Amino acid sequence: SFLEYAPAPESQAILNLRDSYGLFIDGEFREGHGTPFASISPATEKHIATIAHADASDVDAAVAAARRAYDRTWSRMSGADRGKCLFRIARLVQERSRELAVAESLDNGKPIKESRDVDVPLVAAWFFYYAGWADKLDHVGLGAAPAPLGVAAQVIPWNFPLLMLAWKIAPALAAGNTVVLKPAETTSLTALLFAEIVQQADLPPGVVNIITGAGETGAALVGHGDVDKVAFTGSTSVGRAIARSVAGTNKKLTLELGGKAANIVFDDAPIDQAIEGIVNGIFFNQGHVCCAGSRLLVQESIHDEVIDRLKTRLSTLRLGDPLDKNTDIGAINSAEQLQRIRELSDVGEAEGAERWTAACTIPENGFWYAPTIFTNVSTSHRIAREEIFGPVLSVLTFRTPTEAIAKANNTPYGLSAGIWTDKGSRILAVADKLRAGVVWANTFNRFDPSSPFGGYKESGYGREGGRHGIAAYLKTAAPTVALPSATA
Ligand code: TXE
Repeated sequence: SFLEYAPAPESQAILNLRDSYGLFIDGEFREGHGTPFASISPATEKHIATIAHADASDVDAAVAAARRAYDRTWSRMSGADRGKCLFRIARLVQERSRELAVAESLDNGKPIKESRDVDVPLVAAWFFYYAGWADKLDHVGLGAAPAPLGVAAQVIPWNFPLLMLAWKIAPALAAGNTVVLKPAETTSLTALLFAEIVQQADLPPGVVNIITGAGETGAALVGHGDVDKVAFTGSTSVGRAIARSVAGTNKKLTLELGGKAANIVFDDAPIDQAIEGIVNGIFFNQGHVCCAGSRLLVQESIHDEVIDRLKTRLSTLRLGDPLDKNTDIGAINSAEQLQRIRELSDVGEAEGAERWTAACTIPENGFWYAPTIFTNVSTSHRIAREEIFGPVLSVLTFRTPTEAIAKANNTPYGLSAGIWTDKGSRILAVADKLRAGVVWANTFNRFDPSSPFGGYKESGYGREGGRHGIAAYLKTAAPTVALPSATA
């Protein structure tokens, strides 16, 4: 059954990986013109596969294939037929879910219980949800006719490789666009397995194109002259560069950038639930989560109790082999990301915060960072302002709801926030004043395809998920036709 995951060697045996992967353009895999690169397991540093590198001529070929498919097939198909293609993808993701989960954990380093129970099921859910939208867009009547934008260029990060792909591709296709997607260079594998699924699902060639490579491949793609829409998830600095390159063109743009979410715990919070929510908020996926609850704002009167209980809970977490179903904390995705986490954590200590690290055995190879809590953090500390994107929690205190709101909003970001309290009226009052695109109360990190996700301020703009998510891939025309009696 789905729950019966074997430990590492046998898990890997269900994978039927090729030695090398090409670019997926116009319905088939082909060589890239750049120098191929290796995909390695961040848990072992062992080679997994060789990945093709797309240069500018490959980007041209992918965009041209997407344009042909848009003009000749996809934009002319009925919504019902597009929906069937998306349903087929969703079912194939379910059929291949074990394999996809193992590949994701192998390539990204996240615990198998997360890729198995969260990432891959949500990928299927996203395609099922947007499959249902495809035929609802037809025949909406005069005065508001939604039409696709054309060719979408999509660049995604490495923290949820397959799920971010689903967030990008499912609404784009449902709305009638064709896509060229570039996964992050450290996590290309599952996007290429997804390309196989696109072939299996019998989509017309060119509707989905996957090109692999580093930042310059992404820059060539979003800067391409025949692209109508750019969708990016990643760092704020690259998001800014993309916004500059798109400015002055006709391309539509959505950006989902970083975050520094406040997870606010009041003294009347359901404490057991809150402890689990804090742990899930920052240690899920090693903290490689844009909406991670990386700033704990705890009411002063319960600070010591919360910290004690957190330390006890963190001491039970198991760090290690991502393919072991008992693992809670997997590997950090890359040596570069590990370096960033180390540097910013060291700054935290240098600025006077107090560091506590869970006692874990760190494996000899691979990239690892033990769950860490910083107390005595003040709002001016860099670890309270900058995204660490790792398993590191910064703890601040507050006395009153007004102070909690002020501290929560004292950040350049505005993606998500959490509130823990027994009082329903307080949830409403505080949520109303938080400048964050997503607010969770007495829960955290809940995702659903019907719910719009996206940020304020430096967290980007546009929404993914729900009605808003599909609107980001549509333009609205307003044909008005006079009836014969009115013109007679
Ligand atoms: O991101 P990049 P990195 C944050 C997080 C992390 C930091 C750096 O704080 O520590 O960013 O991560 C492609 N034009 N987030 O360096 O560089 C790149 O190839 C077009 C938060 O990995 O933004 C990859 O596919 N594309 C975030 C994607 O952009 C370019 C998730 C993301 O890489 C490009 C990831 C360019 N000029 C990191 N340069 C979130 N919001 O969840 C790079 N890329």
